[in-house]
Amino acid sequence: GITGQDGSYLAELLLEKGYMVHGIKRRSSLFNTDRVDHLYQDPHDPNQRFKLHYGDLTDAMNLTRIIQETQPDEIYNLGAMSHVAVSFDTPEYVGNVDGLGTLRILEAVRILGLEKKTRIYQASTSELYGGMSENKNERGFYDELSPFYPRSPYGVAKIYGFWITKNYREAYNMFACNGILFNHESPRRGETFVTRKITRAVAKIALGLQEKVFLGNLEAKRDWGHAKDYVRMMWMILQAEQPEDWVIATGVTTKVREFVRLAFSEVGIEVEFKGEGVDEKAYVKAIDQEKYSEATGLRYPKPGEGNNEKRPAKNGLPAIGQEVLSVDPSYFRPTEVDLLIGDPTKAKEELGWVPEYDLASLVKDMMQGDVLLMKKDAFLLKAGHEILKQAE
Ligand code: NAP
Ligand code: G4F
Repeated sequence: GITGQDGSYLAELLLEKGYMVHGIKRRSSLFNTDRVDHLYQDPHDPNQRFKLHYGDLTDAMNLTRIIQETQPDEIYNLGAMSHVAVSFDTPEYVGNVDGLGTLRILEAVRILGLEKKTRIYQASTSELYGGMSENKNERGFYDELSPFYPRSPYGVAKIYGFWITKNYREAYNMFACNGILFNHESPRRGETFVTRKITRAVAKIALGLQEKVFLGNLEAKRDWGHAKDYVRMMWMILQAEQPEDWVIATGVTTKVREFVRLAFSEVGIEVEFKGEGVDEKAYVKAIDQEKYSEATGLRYPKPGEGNNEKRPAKNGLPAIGQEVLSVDPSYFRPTEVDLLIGDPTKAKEELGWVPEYDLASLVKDMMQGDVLLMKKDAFLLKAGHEILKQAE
């Protein structure tokens, strides 16, 4: 999973710590290494500490060979088809990659006789809890003892990954741990997860490149942290004295609707929500010209200069009253996880984890990243070039 969000941050962290990092990338007809290209090292460099190998979690022989060749001290299994909604469309594949893929790594380590040498981190998830309210602890959070009730093929596959990791730890005395991580985001988050979909769309709307965004369930609540803080925890879990399972979360939960509001606010746009259920929409209520200019580098025209009145916003700056969000039920899931909130007390007290980001600084970081990204598109369009049509 080195080419993914977490894999790229973890690789940076491990390189900083002096590790030799081996990562597995999938063969793809296009380059798929954008997130780690800045880490690439020429294989002819005698001090090479970053190496990519072709491989796939569905290929046991390939995994076994790479593990044999590299003799790793630590394995972080971050590889997965990680999109919950997509898992309803590809349930067998998800079972194979996210579930059996975990077994393939554990079994390779065992067959190669590396049980005592190689520590293994398994990327488990808060999706295991399924948001069942009766399973929260007495303080109202999910913790290491809360029962599981997965609500998607992804969650069900990950539950196999969780238990087979625990089983190999108990059966073969392996240092194999689960990190039960709640949602974590960043400017590198995949574009189709809700936070990144929002920050990309808000940046485009602010720059006049897009008129509105369609989302699904605005009522869902998530415990959102920053991926940089979470990969640090992955490393700490493998440095612990004993192999155990750990919940990593912020302990704060927020509705999707509120994330939308915060993202718009970062570019000086106040939105108001009207209507209910599938008819709910968001409109531009006010624009803080100073904040808008600071965030986008564009000057927002003053009243009377023409752009502040209601008008079609296509290829223009956002206008007061503009409809910027609608609900599209096609983004609803057959079974939804309504609410996630985690209790990271164990990780904080026993491993001394101190996250650096809160929700406000996470949203700021993501918005700054996406405004910068979309400004490149605006620049290209202005110069008469075409831009990629990438849609969620
Ligand atoms: P991500 O951005 O979707 O990255 C997933 C990685 O897995 C990518 O490198 C992907 O390769 C790779 N992968 C997919 N299918 C594979 C296969 N068949 N064989 C080998 N590699 C494969 O996910 P993430 O957000 O970094 O999350 C990392 C891990 O943590 C995942 O296991 C995820 O399920 C889990 N997790 C994530 C969160 C979260 O909020 N981010 C929370 C809890 C748990 P390509 O780049 O080629 O697609
Ligand atoms: O951003 P999401 O797609 O993430 P989700 O389903 O919580 O899963 C992520 O976090 C898990 C940890 O809890 C990871 F294990 C998993 O790999 C992944 O990283 O959706 C968040 C919420 C959902 O309730 C969804 O229904 O946002 C809601 N939502 C509303 N509109 C939407 C949309 N989600 C997406 N992807 N796209 C929408 O338009």
